[in-house]
Parts: sequence; C-alpha cells; structure tokens
Amino acid sequence: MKLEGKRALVIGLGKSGLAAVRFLVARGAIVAAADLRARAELFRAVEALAKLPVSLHFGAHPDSLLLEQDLIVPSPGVPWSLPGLALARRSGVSVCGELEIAAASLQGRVIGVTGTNGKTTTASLIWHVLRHAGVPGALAGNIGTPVLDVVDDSRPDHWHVLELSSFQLEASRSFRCHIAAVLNVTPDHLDRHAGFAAYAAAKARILRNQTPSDAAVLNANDALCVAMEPLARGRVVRFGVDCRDGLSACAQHGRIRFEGRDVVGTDLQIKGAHNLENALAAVAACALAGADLAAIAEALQTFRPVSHRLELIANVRGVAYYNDSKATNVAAAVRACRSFPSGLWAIVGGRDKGSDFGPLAAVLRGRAKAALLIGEAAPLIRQELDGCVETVEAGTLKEALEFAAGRVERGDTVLLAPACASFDQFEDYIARGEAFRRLVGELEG
Ligand code: UMA
Repeated sequence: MKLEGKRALVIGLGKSGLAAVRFLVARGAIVAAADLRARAELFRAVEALAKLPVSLHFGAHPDSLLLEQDLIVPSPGVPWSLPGLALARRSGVSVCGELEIAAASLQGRVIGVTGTNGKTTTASLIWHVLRHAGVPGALAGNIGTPVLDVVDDSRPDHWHVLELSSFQLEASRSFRCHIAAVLNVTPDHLDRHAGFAAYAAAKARILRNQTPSDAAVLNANDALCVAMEPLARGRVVRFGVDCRDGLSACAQHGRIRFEGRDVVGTDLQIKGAHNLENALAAVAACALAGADLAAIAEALQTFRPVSHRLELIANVRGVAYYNDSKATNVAAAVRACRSFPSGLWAIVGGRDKGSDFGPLAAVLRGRAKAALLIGEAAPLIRQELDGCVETVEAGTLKEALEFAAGRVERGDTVLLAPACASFDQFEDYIARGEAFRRLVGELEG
C-alpha cells in the first residue's frame, strides 16, 4: 500500500491510534488524527504527538473531515459500522484497520491467536515458549503492544505472535496468519457486532488469506471452531482436552501429547480445564513453528499465569483470593467458577454487554456460597441467579470483599470473575484487577 503523499486520518488516539499516526507519518502520509474526547482528556496523547506533523481534531467526527481523506484508519475500539465510515467507503475513501496497514510491511511470519477467552494467556505462552526455544520475533496485538509498533523491527526470520480481537479481524482484508489459532467462540461484544453470527464471522476472518502451506489450530470441542474447519485452506491441526482420533494436541492420563508423542504433565502453573486447552493450542502452534518438544515442555513448566487471569492474589487465613478481572464475559466467568468445586464466593457484575447471564446460575448452583453483585448489571444478574444461589447486591468491589471477609471459612475461595466490562466503575479491567489486589492486600494487613 503506497502511503507517501496520501491524506490519511487516524480515528482514536489510544495506543493503537498513536502507533498508526507514527507509522503513517514515517511513511510520508499527510496525517490527521481525530478523537471523540476533548483535548484536555487526551493531554498525554497530544504530548506524545507534539513533535509530529499531524493535525488534531477533537469531538464528533464530521463527515467533511472523513470525506477529504484518501485513507482512514479507525482504531479497534471504533465501530466498523460507524455511519461516517460507511459514507466514506461509498465515496471511495479506503477504510483500513491497523492489521491491513501492517500487512504489506510486516516481515517474517505470524502466529495469530484469537478466540473469546484465553487469547492473552495463549499468545503469552506461545511467546514464552518461542523465546525459550531461541526463536526471534515479537509479541503484539490486542495484548497491548500495537501491531504497527513492531513492524519496523520485523525481519524475515521472525515469528510474530499476535493476539487478535474480533475488532481487529473485522477490519482486515489481506492480513495473513501462517499459523492461526482459534481457541473458542462464545457470545461477547454483542453491543458492538450485529449479533453472535457477525461476531463469529469476524473471528473466522483469521483464516482468510491462509495458503495451503499454512496451518489452522482449532479447538475440536468448540462447535464454532469445528464449523470453521471448511474455511481452512492449509493444514487443520485440532486440539482437545481428551485424546481421540483426529486430534493432534490432547491430554491423556495427566500428560499432554502432540502427534502421538508425550510432551509434559498437565500439572502446570496455569490452572483449570480452560488453561489446559490454552496450553494444548500453544503446544500445537509452537511445534508447527519449529520449536522442539523438549524446549516446549521446559517452557510450559515455567510459565506463570498472566495478571488478572485467574491469578492467585493471596491466601488470607486459609481463604484463597483469585483475581480473574479479565473474565469480562459470561463464558470466561463460568470457566473460572468451574475451577473451584465448592466454597466459592463469586464477585460478579459491572457493565453489561448484552449478555445472557443464565449459564452463571447453573455453574454457581451448588458450588457458590454467595454471588456478590457489583456495578450497573447487578439487578439484571440478580434476576438470573435468584433461586440458584444467595445473592448480595454489594455495589462495589470494596463492599463485596468486606461482606465476604466477614463470612468466609477456611478452605473457601473468593473469586473476582465479573462476566461484565469494567467501564461503569473502572478505567479498564486492569484497574479493576489492581483495585481487587489492593483491597485483598488490606485484608492481609
Ligand atoms: N474513539 C473515537 N471514536 C469512536 C470510538 C472511540 O475517537 O467512535 C476513541 C476514544 O475516545 C479513545 C480511543 O478511540 O480515545 C480508544 O481507541 P481504542 O478503543 O481502539 O483503544 P486503544 O487504546 O487504541 O487500544 C486498542 C485495543 N482496544 C480495543 O480493542 C477496545 C486494545 O485492546 C489493544 O490492547 C490496543 O489497541 C493495542 O493494540 C483492549 C481491549 O479491550 C485490551 N480489547 C478488546 C478485548 O480484549 O475484549 C477487544
């Protein structure tokens, strides 16, 4: 894609937008950047761009600004269906997500990891293994380092491990993943996509542009992943927690196996059946990228849980406190709860994303002593849980923890698994997880 001399507008001045501005300016484009927020709220971004030739626009995105461009690069958080973007497309403006912009310049090969849950853990685990095996490259994408920030350092022998969200995939056309792993697809982001089918279709775009020499690593126990198999143009490598015919990566008698060979025990530092699936996907992706099984086994054993993902924060007087703030949808919260058979105090709630909370009722029945409800979605969740488990409208994280701390018994677990976005009470899931960590620290004190 020729960028020199092109009029390009970046929408959104978050991490991804800043990387896009830097990338486009470096390639000689005439760059403008727009953000819905006011200049005062974006002082850090403004400061970061101070020395670059870029015109900044704050507040609503007027059609006139969009229509005077050759190219528009919306950040992942900008709805792909925004009416202004549709108008721009109809008027011949090229609208491309960051992956599309990166596609032409990223050297080396890509392991793309998507799925509703487990993306960050799996991408981090793959990267941990590849580094251990001496494979050069980078870890980037939805995990926090924008893809466009790793392009300049990319080399032909690099493997890039990219966590890819439905928002990023929806906006890509020619981006190719040499190895594409899809972990699972369950409802999420229904406030952004036009229904579950559209969300699943965005995820499936990870397989677009693969060639016969590429590989699709797919979860054999997830119906939507199985449904993607016909879309794969290269090799299909299936993984699943129980070994059976047709699976390349699986677990049997407490051991992880790949293509019939023993790799390592399943007793890893990342816990739960969902993390076993993540480990299986990682084993398959790393083996396909050329890492040897002995190096994979060693690295799997030293991998620790990523922050805010079923992370053990502390054991206070015989009670375990787990932070799964990243469980921002119902399926993730259900998986987290399943890791604890009984004595559970589940802290649930936040901003609803159009979710069905029914599956939470089923998993909490019998294993939870109470569900402590926080945030905007509390009344909605209470309706679903009533009759299945005791519910307490605690309101805030602090009150939920105080309530639990006054009633817990030795051997119990207090788990933050919100099943909701954090934005009603926190800046993001990280701030919510850090607040939980701090409050548990106070209990310890
Ligand atoms: N904005 C507009 N116009 C709009 C909408 C938003 O100007 O119509 C502006 C906002 O005011 C804000 C900026 O856009 O200033 C934010 O852009 P963004 O939401 O794309 O956030 P970034 O900071 O650029 O972070 C993005 C990803 N965010 C989203 O996908 C929502 C980050 O994933 C990613 O780590 C980062 O790029 C680097 O690649 C976060 C995320 O929540 C972790 N992802 C979702 C998830 O994991 O569930 C998909």
